Amino acid sequence: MKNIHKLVYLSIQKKYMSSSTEKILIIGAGGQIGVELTENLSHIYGSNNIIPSDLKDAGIFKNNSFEVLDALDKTNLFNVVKKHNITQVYHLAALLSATGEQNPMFAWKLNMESLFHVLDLAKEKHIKQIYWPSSIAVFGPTTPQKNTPQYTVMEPSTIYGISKQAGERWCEWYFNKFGVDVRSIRYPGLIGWKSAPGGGTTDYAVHIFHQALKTKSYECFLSEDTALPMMHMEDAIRATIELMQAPADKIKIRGAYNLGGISFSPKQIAEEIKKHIPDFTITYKPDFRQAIADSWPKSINDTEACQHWGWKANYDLLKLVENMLENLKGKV
Ligand code: NAD
Ligand code: AKB
Repeated sequence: MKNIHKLVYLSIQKKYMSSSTEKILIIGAGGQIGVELTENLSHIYGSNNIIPSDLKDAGIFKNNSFEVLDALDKTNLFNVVKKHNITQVYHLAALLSATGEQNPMFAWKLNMESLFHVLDLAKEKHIKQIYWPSSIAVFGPTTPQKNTPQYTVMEPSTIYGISKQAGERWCEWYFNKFGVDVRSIRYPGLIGWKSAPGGGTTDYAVHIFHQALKTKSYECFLSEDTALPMMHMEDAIRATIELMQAPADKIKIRGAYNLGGISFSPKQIAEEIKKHIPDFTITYKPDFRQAIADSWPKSINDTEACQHWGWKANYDLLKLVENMLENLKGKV
């Protein structure tokens, strides 16, 4: 409970804290988002009501009942849902943009088939609600890059982006056809200090903090002026829980909501880090991830999320850098 003040749950309305009618399964809980989501949901609903699952038990969930679960194994998924009387599923398992490009057919299989398994559980009334994350990767090189709106040209150029775009359409279709209560956010690049990122194009913005504290230098795989939409993990977790707890009639988009946070380039974040670590240096060696980053928006317009369910980001770049360095100091 030492870091209790850092948990997002404190900012969630008190009325939800006593809620214990939900039993929540998190698929892919061992990843960057899942670790923090499990922690926050456990504080809201009670650890006994949150069931983290992943391909392997890495021993990180001491207070929850963990399940080894492959999201592609429909039978075991069904058994786990029945065993724990699950009401909600947060389905996080996926291959991300960089790893997806290296294994495109498997990325398509994992990202799509696992989503169908979860959507079908709700269609068949075994669960009541689904959270499934989309990404800014649904946009592509023909999308307007600045202040990218909710509704615009979407021609993603990565398998990851194509799978997220198709996933959005399937979610909306299951809602329209079968009334499945599925909710989704197009996350930007997420930056947190509690867990490591797992194969995305925006991962540099986490690695840079670790290297700044460890070696005072970082070689970035994107070029210095590559601006991308980013967000502190705390904001992303809060958005996720707020979206899931919003009354159903407030959710007017059943594909996925744009979510704005911060927009910065490697050069800009390095300059902010230098204010705390003056001798920090950054060099640039762009690799295949540069083309992915170049195809994505630079900043996001999230008017609909703000208007429909009251979204508002807390972190700007200054606050994010301060928070990351403060929390990682002595730990890396
Ligand atoms: P991650 O790679 O850190 O974690 C994914 C987890 O899924 C891992 O623990 C992995 O072991 C698990 N997994 C992989 N295959 C599995 C399978 N077959 N069955 C069960 N578990 C499996 O990813 P993350 O950053 O936590 O992202 C979670 C979700 O959020 C993904 O859908 C991703 O597309 C989306 N997202 C993330 C970001 C970000 O910046 N982190 C941004 C946009 C969208
Ligand atoms: C990635 O870089 O692949 C993810 C994302 C923005 O979806 N962080």
